[in-house]
Formats: sequence, structure tokens, C-alpha cells
Amino acid sequence: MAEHESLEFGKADFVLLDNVSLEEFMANLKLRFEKGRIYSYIGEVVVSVNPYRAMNIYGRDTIEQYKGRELYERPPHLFAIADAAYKAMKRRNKDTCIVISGESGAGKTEDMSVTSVCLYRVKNMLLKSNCVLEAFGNAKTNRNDNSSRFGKYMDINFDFKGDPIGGHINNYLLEKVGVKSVFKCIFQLVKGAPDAQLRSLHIQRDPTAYTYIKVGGQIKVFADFKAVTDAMKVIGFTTGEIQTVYKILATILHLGNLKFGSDGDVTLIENSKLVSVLGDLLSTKDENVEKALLYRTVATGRDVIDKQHTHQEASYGRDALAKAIYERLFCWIVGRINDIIEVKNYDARVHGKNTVIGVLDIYGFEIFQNNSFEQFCINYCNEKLQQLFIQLVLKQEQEEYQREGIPWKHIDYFNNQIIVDLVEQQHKGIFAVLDEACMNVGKVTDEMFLQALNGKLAKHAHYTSRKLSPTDKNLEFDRDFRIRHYAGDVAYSVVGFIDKNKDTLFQDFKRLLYNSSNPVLKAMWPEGKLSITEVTKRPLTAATLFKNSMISLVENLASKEPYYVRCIKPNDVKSPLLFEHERCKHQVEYLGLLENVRVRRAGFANRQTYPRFLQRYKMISEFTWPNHDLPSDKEAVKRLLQGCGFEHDVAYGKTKVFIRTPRTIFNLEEQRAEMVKRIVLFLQKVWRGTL
Ligand code: AD9
Ligand code: MG
Repeated sequence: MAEHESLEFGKADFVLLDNVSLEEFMANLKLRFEKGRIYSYIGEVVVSVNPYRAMNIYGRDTIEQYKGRELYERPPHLFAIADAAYKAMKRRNKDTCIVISGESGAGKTEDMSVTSVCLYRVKNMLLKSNCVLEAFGNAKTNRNDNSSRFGKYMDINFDFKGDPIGGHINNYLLEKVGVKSVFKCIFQLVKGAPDAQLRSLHIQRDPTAYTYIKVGGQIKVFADFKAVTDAMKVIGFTTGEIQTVYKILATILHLGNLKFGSDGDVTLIENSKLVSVLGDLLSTKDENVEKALLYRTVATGRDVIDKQHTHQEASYGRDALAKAIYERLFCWIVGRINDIIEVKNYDARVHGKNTVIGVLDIYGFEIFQNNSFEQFCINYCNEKLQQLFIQLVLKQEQEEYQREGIPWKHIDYFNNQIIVDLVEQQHKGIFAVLDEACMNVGKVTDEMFLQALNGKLAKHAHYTSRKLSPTDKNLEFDRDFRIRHYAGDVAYSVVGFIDKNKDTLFQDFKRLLYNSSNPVLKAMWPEGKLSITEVTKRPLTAATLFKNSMISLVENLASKEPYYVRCIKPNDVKSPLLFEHERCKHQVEYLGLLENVRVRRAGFANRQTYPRFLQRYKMISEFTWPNHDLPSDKEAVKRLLQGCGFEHDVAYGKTKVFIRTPRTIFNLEEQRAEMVKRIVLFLQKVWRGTL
């Protein structure tokens, strides 16, 4: 517990509140925010409130102040949590992870960067990768000017000495519709690239000239073009690769401006000059570009014919192409970064075990005016993470006390498993119903999907639609359904669900890109190699892929020792001064922070099995060193702790000893370090023969 801070800043750890009530919690959170104390603790969980202003608390000197210190020795900070995760990893040789959660705009990505700075130490390359991924994966939304449109989970590998030696990044669903909501890099290119480069890409320095980005509005990122290009160079992208990256961005901008017309039955490209621009950028013949945009090769029995697109199909294909090449580009960038940062030639037999700290920064819960498939996936992801928090922090903790026979009064909380099931359950979950609709050979519309949902989920407490609640005027017939999420109600429009889930790109486009004479581009589209008659397997749907990736993400996190950062957004107007009481209260409630305080306060900071405890601390007590003669390890641990005077701070379970405050552990560690030092000195003397 952070005691060094004056009470003028409120309680640094919510566990120290006089009364655990929502009012006191909120009063403390507000006081700390107003005093510029944006971080607080609930035990080892960090509560972080977005300051919406530059804070002078992230320098190298501050990192140094936190290194090697215990949590409660310094004011709450992410550096302390990063250091705690690091120490736990080293002490116990166990993988740990830092899970950063909170709604869109709450400060997750900033907190992730701050944490990374502290963890990477000297690994410049890892820091640069953040810069590149943000440029390509973040976009402006109504909720956040720099909103992550992809989820990022990064493993940082450490060698046995505790030095970072590499990493690996997993990315989750890049919101493809986001091409229209303008990724940062596209603005950076148009506003920041040198004139000559823009000319070579046939791009004007005027964002309003491009249909795809007109809607996105202005964002202040202009100076970053050089920073991102330099970062790519530092990471190790070749000049050819970097050029291809910008050619692809330019391709997307030009695609957006392509207009289709018709002459009788024939579909045409109106601004055919753009076709040769695209041919140039994609290093392929103009006629190939034109053909892929206007025709589709289909196999009918043994025959292969070219079928002309309708006007509508051509426009659909154009947008699908733009989204697909952007997504592929992003995944390729992540892959390249991984090639470079991944640990190579590490031999555990020589170097000892290599351990990992994982850091998760994902898109936060969001509600827009119009919510579609992407919001649905993003919010489902947040349900999964909340469920993990409940499992690890609220549920298992309490179950363990009961199992171990420690007197315990159950603390109630809302368990969102029911909402997770509503989305992911086999056969009747929303994803399953959607997949079933997409499997259908006949034409299934979004409305039919909604009807199927209504049929299956009519009785579900967290699902409704206009058909099921006819008086609810905020929902449209044949279009909307609403989910009662843990963080609030969200109405989703089914328009586009089927298409986005099927996520098909005409094979003709894949072939076009594969046949490019630009080797970097070609390598991004290996499946373009297949001819139309070879393409038979139905690919997994976007929903299934996303669900599977979320399930394995959660399994991965659950296998590590988690540290949590819970981010809170103080207001919706990005003000550094405003603490909107109701908005904050809502977040504190749905994040389950009060329950977290209750469990923590009544609970124990640390637990270890008796043999393990003895193994680590037996040298500090005459009763246990070098071996004890008590009837059980449990008795031996009791004796040891009595001897140290910690009896009041511990409880003895069936198989484990529970220690209430971190201070006690710290004290044991100090005594142990002292003894280890003495033993080493003693041994040195023995060896030198001076004893
Ligand atoms: V989303 O789910 O990706 O849409 P995040 O990641 O939770 O969201 P982000 O970190 O992007 O939010 O923060 C939003 C904005 O708040 C940033 O662009 C900063 O302007 C501001 N912010 C957040 N945290 C800090 C901070 N520690 N110091 C200064 C901050 N500004
Ligand atoms: Mg973010």
C-alpha cells in the first residue's frame, strides 16, 4: 500500500478506504484526478484515469525510481506494475501478462506505450514497432481521435538474466470498413510525404480529392510521415518494401475514386485514366486491372467463362478490394516485424529458460450512432476480457478461499458469462446463427438473419429487437437487434453482417495481385496462384476466425500470471479538467472495481503452497534451516512465521499459506536476501580456506 503519499492526494490504494461504498470510491477517484494523480491501486490492479494532457511522469529518471522497488514504496504508477510483472517473472520463473482494458478513449494504448518503454529497456526496435503499428492500425472515430482498430497482444521474451531478447505480436481483426474512417498512415501520406514521392504515386496533396478519406475529417498527424518511414527503416524494412507499402496506400486512394458507368448492358469504368495509374502502382498491365474490376471468372461445370459485373457488383468489388489489400498490408507489416523481432537461435540448454511478459492492448468497448459487425466483434472481445477478469480476480479467488477452508463471506458480482454465451455458444449463439445463414446456398439476406436470431433468442434476457419489444421505437424493424452488454446497451444494425462475415474477395483480384511483377506485393497474395477450378474450399467465416482467436487469446492470458490496468475515461469531450461523475461511476460499476476492492480487502495478497514457501524462506528461521523436524510442512511454516512475528497477517489453508499484505512478503524477501548474502560470504571463506 502506497503510504509515502500525503493524504491530500486521497488514498493511493482503494483498499485503504474507510468504507467501501460507491460514494467513497468515487470521491477518492475524483480527488486524485483533480490533484493530477491519474494512477491508483486496488492491491496490484492499477486504476488509470485518462488525464487528456501531457503528464511529466514518464521520464527515464522516473523509471529508475521504480526499478526494483516494491509496489507500495512509491506513488502508484504503471512503471511499478511493469516492474512487479517483471520481478514476478524472474522470481518464480513464470510467464506474466499485463492486460489493459477500458472503453474506447480511456487511455489503453497510451498506457501500453508507457508500460512498454519500461519493459523494453534498450530494445529500440520494439518501440519503433509501436509507432508503425499505430500509424497503420489506428484511425479517428467519434470516440477517440487515435482509436485502435486492431487488437494487439505482444509477447516480450526475456533471457535467464532478465534482458529482453525479442518479441512476437499477434493482431486481431483490423476493422476493414475503417479504410473509410481513415487510418492515420493515409493522412500522413497525403499530408506529409515529400512532393516527389506524391508525384510518383499520382497523389495530390489534398485529402478532399479522395472519396475514401473525405468522410474521415481532419486529424493532426501531419508531421508523422517521416517518423513512421524512419521507424520502418530502423526496424529493417527494405527500401523496396517501404515503397510498396506507400504504393498500396495510394492504390486504395485511387480505387476510392473509381467510378463505374454503363453503356447499355455493358459496365464501364468512367475515369479510365485511373486504370493506368493502378496498373503502374500495382506493377501489372492496365488491361489486367480493368478486367479484374469489370469481370469475374466463373466455373460452370467444366467450362470457365468471364462474366461481366453489374454496375453494383463492380462497386462492391472495388470496395472489397480496397479493404482487403489494406488488411493484407497490415497483416504483412505485422509479419515482417515479427520476422525481425522474433527470438532466434536461443538455446534453452545453454541460456536457461526464456520467459515472457505479454502485454494486451485491444480496442475498447464502443457504442456509435450506427453499430455494425465490427462493433459487435469489438464488444464481444471486451465481454471476453471482462469474463477473464471475473474468473481470475473475483471468482477463482473466492473459490480458493472456500476450498482451502479460510473463513470467507461471499462477495457478489455480476457475472457476464451469460452474454459471452449469447454470442459464442454453439448452435444457438449469435455467431452460430450468422454462420448458418452464410452457409446457405440460396440468397440469404441480412433481414433473414435477424429473423433467425429472433426465433432462437426470443427468451434471452440480454437480447431484444423491435419484433420482440414492439414498443421500443429506438429499434427499427427488420434491421436492429439490441444486446444488453456488461458495459451498457448497444443496438446493432444487421445491414452488412452477412457480407462482412463471408468476407469474400473475388478470386480475380487475388490473381491480379499475385501476378504483379512487384515481388513484395506478389508475396502478400500467395492464394492468387490458384486457378478458378482449384478454389473450392469454403474459407472460415470472419466470425468463426474472430471467435477462435479470442478463445485462444483468453486461454493464453489465463495461463500466465495477470496484472491488470483498468482505464477510465473521465469525460466525452477530451477535457483535462472535467470529471463527469455519472460517466465515471458507470465505468467503475461495470468494471466491477468496487467488488474488486471488497474481495481484495477481505482477501490476501499472496498465497503459496507450504513446500514452496519453505523452499524459498526456510533459511531465515532456525526452526526450518536446513531442514525441519516438525510433523508437517504446514506446521513448519507456522513456526517460521510465528518466529518472525507475522502471525496476525496470515491464514493457514489446507495446502497453502495466505499472506494478507504485500509488506509481509517484502519483509520476508529482505530477510532472505540478507541470509543469502551471509551464506555466500560464508561459502567464499570456506573455499578460500580462511575460515
Ligand atoms: V481505443 O479503445 O483504442 O479507441 P484507448 O486506446 O483506450 O482507446 P488512447 O490510449 O488512444 O485510448 O487515448 C485516447 C487519447 O487520450 C490519447 O490520444 C491522448 O490524447 C489521451 N491520453 C490517454 N492517456 C494519456 C496519458 N497517460 N497522458 C496523456 C493521454 N494523454
Ligand atoms: Mg487504443
